[in-house]
Amino acid sequence: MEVQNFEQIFQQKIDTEIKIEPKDWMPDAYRKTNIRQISQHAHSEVVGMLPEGNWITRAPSLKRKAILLAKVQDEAGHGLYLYSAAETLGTSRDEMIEQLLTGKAKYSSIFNYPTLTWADMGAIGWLVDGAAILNQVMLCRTSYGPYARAMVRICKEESFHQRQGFEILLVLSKGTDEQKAMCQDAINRWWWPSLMMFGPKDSESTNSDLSMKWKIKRKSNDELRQNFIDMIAEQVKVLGMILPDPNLKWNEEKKHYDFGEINWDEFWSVVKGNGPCNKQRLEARKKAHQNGSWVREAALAYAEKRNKKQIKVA
Ligand code: BYC
Repeated sequence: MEVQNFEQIFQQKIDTEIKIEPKDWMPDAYRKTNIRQISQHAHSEVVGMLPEGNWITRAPSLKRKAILLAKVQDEAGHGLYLYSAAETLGTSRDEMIEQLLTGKAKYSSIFNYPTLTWADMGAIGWLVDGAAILNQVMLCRTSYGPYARAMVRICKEESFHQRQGFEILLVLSKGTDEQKAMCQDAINRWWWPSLMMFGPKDSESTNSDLSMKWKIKRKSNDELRQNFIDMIAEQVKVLGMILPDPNLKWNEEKKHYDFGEINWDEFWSVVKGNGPCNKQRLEARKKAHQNGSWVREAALAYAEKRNKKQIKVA
C-alpha cells in the first residue's frame, strides 16, 4: 500500500471518531506531537507536586494534611499514567525524564510560581485544577486511545481537587479579616498565571492547526480560556472576592465576559526558564532523581536475579 493510502485511512479513522491505537500506522508528525504533549503533560503533573508538597507539613489541621497528601499523591499517579501512555508511542521513560532534568522538555508555566500562604492551596485547587479540568475534559476525547483513556480517570480525580480548593477558600472567605485578605491575595497572585495555562493566543499557537485536524485538541487555547473565565467570574461571587482585572465585564452581546490583556512577555519568560521558581523546581526534581537511584539499582538487581532463577529452572 502507498503511504498516501495509509494517510487516508488514518485521517478517515480520525474523522469517523475511531481511536488511533499504538500499533496503528500514524504519520511521524502525529506520533511526535503526541509524545511532545503527553510527556509535557506528565512532567507538569510531577513538577506540579512541588508547590503543594511544600505545604503538607504546614497544613492547618490533620484533616487538611490528609486531604493535601492524598491530592499530591494523585498528581504523582497522573504523571505515571501519562508516562505510560507516552511510552506506547515508542519513547522510553528514561528519555523523557532526561529531557525534563536537562531542561529540554517543557512543563506547565504555572508551576514556576511560589506558594506563599495556606490560601495558595485553595487557589491552586480552585483555579489551577479548574483550568486543568476544562482542558482535560476535552482530552478525554482526544484521538490517541491510550491518552484519552488515561484522561478519564485523571478527570475524576481532578474534579475532587477543584472542589477541595474551592472549599479551602470558602472557609477563609468567611473567616477573620486577616483570613479574608489572605484569600483575596492568593486569588490576585494566581489569576493571571492560571489564564496562561491554556497556552498562547490562537494566532501564536504553532501546534494548534495540526492538533485540531488530528483531533488531538478539540477546542482552541482561546476558546478554553474564555470558558474558564466565564465559569470563574461567576464562582468568585460565591466567595465574595474579586478577580484582579478591572476590564472584566459581562458582554451581553457575546454572552461572554470581556477581560484585560494577558502579559504574554511574562508567559514566554516563564516558559523559557526565567520564572520565579524555574531553577528551584528543576533542582528539586534532580535531587529527587538522585536520591531515588538506589531504588532503581535495587529493582534492576532483583529483576536480574529473578531472570537467572527462571533460566536455571527452565
Ligand atoms: N506552559 O502551539 P501551542 C495539573 C508551549 S497538570 C508551558 O498552543 P499546544 C496539576 C507549547 O508546549 C496539567 N509551555 O501548544 C498538577 C508549545 O511549545 P512546543 C497540565 C506552554 O501543545 C499538579 C508552545 O508553547 N495540563 O493539572 O498545541 C497540581 C506553543 O503553544 C504552555 C497539561 O499539560 C504553558 N502553559 O497547546 C495541580 C495539558 N502553553 O511544545 C494541577 C496538556 C503552551 O512546541 N497540554 N506552551 O515547544 C495541552 O493541552 C497543550 O499542550 C496546551 C498547549 C493547551 C497546554
